[in-house]
Amino acid sequence: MADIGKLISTKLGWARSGRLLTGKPADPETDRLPPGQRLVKDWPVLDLGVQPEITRAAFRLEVNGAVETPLRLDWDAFMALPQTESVSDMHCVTSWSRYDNHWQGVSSAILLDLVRPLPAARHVIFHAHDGYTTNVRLDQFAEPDVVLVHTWEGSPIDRRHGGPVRILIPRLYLWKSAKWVNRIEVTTTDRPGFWERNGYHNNADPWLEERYDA
Ligand SMILES: Nc1nc2c(c(=O)[nH]1)N[C@H]1C(S)=C(S)[C@@H](COP(=O)(O)O)O[C@H]1N2
Ligand SMILES: [Mo]
Repeated sequence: MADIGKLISTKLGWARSGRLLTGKPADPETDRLPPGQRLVKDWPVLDLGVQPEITRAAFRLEVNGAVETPLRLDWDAFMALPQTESVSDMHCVTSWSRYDNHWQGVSSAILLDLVRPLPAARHVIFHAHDGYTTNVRLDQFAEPDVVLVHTWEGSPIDRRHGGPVRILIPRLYLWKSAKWVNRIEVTTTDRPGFWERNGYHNNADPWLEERYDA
C-alpha cells in the first residue's frame, strides 16, 4: 500500500504544479492528438493498486438511481443485449495516448433506453469493485462512442484493464472510464468521484487541457 500512497501523492503534486499544461487548447476535429500528449503503442495499466478478480459468474451490473426502471444484469443478460463494435483513441492524463483501439461491448444508449432516466436526471456516477468512483454528465455518457466494453483487439479485456467489463468514454481523459464497473448511478445532482475530489478536473476534456481543478 505504500506504493499506492506514493502514486496518489505524485498525482496530487502534478495537479498542484500544472504538469503537462501547454496553455494551447486544440480542436478535436483537426488535432487528433490532444495538447501535451504523446503516442504509445502498448497499453499502460493505471489504477489505485487493487485489481479485483471478477469472474463472469460473479459479474453483476446495476443501473439505477434517477431512472424509471432500475436494472440488474448478470453476465448472460449483459451479453444478450445488442452488441456494438467501435474503434477509438484513449487519452490518459499521465500523458499517454493510444490510437485505434478496437472494442466490443454494449453502447451506453442501449442501457439508457432500458432504464429511462427521469426528466430531472443530469449526471452519472460510476462505481467499481475496488471502491473507485468517477462522475460525468448524463449527456457525456449518452454520446454514441461511449461503450461498456468487454473485448479489446479481439480478446476479453484482462483483469488489469478492468475486465470483465469497464466503461470507455473516448473523448474524456481515461480516469473517467471506470474499470471493474458494478454500478452506474444516474443522479439529478453532480457528485465528484475519487480523482475529481483530489485535484483533477470535473469535466476532463483532453483538447481543452481540463487536467486539473482550476
Ligand atoms: N475501478 C477503477 N477504474 C479506474 C481507475 C481505478 O483506479 N479504479 N483508474 C482510472 C485511471 S486514473 C486511469 S488512467 C484508467 C487507466 O486504465 P488502464 O489501466 O486500463 O490503462 O483507469 C481509470 N479507471
Ligand atoms: Mo489516470
